[in-house]
Amino acid sequence: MKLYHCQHSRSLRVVWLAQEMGLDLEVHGLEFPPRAKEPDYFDVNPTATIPALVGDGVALFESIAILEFLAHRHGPTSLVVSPDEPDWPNYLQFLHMGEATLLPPLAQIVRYRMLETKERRLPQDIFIDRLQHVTARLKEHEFLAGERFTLADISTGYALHLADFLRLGEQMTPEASAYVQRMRSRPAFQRAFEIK
Ligand SMILES: N[C@@H](CCC(=O)N[C@@H](CS)C(=O)NCC(=O)O)C(=O)O
Repeated sequence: MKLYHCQHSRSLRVVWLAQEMGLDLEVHGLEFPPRAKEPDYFDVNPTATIPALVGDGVALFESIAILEFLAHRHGPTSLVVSPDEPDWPNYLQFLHMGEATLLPPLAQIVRYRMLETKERRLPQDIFIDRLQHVTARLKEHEFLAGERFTLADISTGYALHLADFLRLGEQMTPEASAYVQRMRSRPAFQRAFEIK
């Protein structure tokens, strides 16, 4: 299947999963933002957002849905916490928190720091406040759910990686910073990060 990717975008989650699972995805790199720089991309994804996974009669444009789709289609895999495991609710929480709660303020930072003029920057405090829940978990556990590396780490780990890339690292707790480093030290993450 073909994955549309921009290096620092949410499609890194999907490239990362493919590396973790050894999946053979065809990665098609685009210039960011495709809405402005890749007009043909509207024919692939009408929202022009990244990522998009297309092929085998499937077209998906939500990064977490793509993670679940690939993990289940090519599973079983330990990257999924199943409903009969005690930590399943916690897994679901972090799987979705990474996108639904943590990414929106970061996306605003991308917009106002990188795409808009300097005068239009927004404060980053919301994101740092929201990290408290992640930090509380990391004080007691190495991973976010299931006591092992799972999709929840790809979802929320990517959010923390992006925050650090946007120079919010100094405002993060020591637990969150150490977690980012642990995630980045994974060979699959490093391979994924080199793919353009
Ligand atoms: N909820 C979607 C959000 C997709 C999204 O907004 N992607 C960003 C890149 S990380 C994007 O394409 N932004 C450019 C734009 O909106 O034009 C997902 O998880 O895939």
